[in-house]
Amino acid sequence: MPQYPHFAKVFMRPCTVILFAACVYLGAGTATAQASMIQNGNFSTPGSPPAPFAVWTTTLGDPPTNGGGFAVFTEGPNLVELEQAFLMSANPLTISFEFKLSREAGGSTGGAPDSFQATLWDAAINNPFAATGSAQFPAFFSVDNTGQEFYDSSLVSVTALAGGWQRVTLNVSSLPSQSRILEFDLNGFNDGQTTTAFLDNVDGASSDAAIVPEPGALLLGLSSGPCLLLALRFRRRTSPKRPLRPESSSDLRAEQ
Ligand SMILES: [Ca+2]
Repeated sequence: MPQYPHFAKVFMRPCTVILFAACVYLGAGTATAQASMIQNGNFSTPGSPPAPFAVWTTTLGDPPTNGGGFAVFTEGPNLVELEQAFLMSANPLTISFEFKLSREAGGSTGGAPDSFQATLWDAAINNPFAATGSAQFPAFFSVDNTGQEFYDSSLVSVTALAGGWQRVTLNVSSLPSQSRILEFDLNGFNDGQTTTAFLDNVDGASSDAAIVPEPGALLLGLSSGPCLLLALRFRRRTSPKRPLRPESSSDLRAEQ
């Protein structure tokens, strides 16, 4: 419409907003359909006090606190514990999480180093999967605040992330569909250090193929590619210096 240059601009702006919103809606709908075996794994939904997070519970010791989209385990007089009961999918792949440890000098000395541990129990809490040692050491991953890590490298991999964070991935593809409990603990000891552990992005991936978008999402899906391209093209023209990456909890946690 070359004879109405202003019309195109005025028309495109609300159109872009609508199209972009449609893309966001579609993406959100798809993400919901592809829900992880673990719920609220990014700790975005607060719980009802004293529980810091929805879905997650604490059955031993003290709960962690909400750092603003991630869990903060601060060493205190008691164990700091967080767990979630969930149903292992029929086609499970991995359980993964991201963590970071920090420590400050202080407190009594003479004990073992503080440690942060992740354990995958069966529903009866008597059969840990991929335990790193004896029944007294049931975690599939344990890290001391000295940096020493304990895990079975045939089932667990550890990847360094930005800002001192690490991602731990446990292969659970051999497990049947059954109720399980994923537990995280900060164990504090008199080691002359006060330790804090940060936890985020707990995920349970599966290869379940039966992910069918809802009819409304399917209709939107037919136009998702073109509308995203339109939205991004227009956005680049109007906001060339604005980053495309949305803010996330990783921006907050990077400050830790
Ligand atoms: Ca300590």
